[in-house]
Amino acid sequence: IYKWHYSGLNRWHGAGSTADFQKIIQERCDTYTQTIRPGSRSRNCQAIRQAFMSAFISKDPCKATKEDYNSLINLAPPTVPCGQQVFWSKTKELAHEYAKRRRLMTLEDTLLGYLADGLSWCGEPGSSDLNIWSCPDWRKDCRTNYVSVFWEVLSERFAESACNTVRVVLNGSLENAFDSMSIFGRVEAPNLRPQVELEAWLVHDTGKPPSDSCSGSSIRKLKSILDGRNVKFRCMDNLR
Ligand code: N1C
Repeated sequence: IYKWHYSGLNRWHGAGSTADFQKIIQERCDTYTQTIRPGSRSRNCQAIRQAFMSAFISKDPCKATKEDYNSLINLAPPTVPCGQQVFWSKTKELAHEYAKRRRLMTLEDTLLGYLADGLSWCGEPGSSDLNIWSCPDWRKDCRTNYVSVFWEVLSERFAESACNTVRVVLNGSLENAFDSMSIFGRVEAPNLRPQVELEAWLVHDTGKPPSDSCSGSSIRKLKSILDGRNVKFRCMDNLR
């Protein structure tokens, strides 16, 4: 039992791959290309599913690299029309509501973001199957797991493609609305191109006093990252 536990499929501390992963990817891809964005360039969902699987199947689940996802991302780069991007951090649902209401787009409105949203996946060397029992946890096992690296590389490409004015929805009910260790803080903000303008929207829970504001130290830190890249910055407090 000891040996099975530590060398077997159950050894990681995170949830296993989502059941029916391949089927979900294929179905979401068909829905996205046929119903959600039928006007978009025609995409081959079978090729996209296969490229997704080849990125991680049979590989050490703790040795993901950005390059593993190159062919997948080349089939469907996460770009949106100029000036329509919305980033978020710790405000996922709210950010999606804002984006929808204003006809703006989050990463989950691009094909790959839509396909992977909420799913978990990892493989196992020597096997052509997904590990449905456990996958590496970011904290307890390894940071270079396939799910984390996927969101990092996709977010990087999403941020690099930003132009004109883009927005970020941040949580002003946390002590630090801007978290420099989050994907927004580590990957997206530092990859915005010069001349882009970032507008931060600080939202906070109604009924509670806001914990952080545009004049707080976490937002000053964000501003200094952006100043170094020549990205213009505006911040709006007190959105509910
Ligand atoms: O670490 P975060 O937020 O700052 O990441 C959010 C940021 C957004 O602007 C997105 O463009 O990065 C992008 N992004 C996703 O779109 C996404 N969908 C699902 C990053 N992560 C995403 N996920 C999962 O949520 C993923 O597993 C990642 O680790 C969390 C990040 O949530 P967060 O800390 O609220």
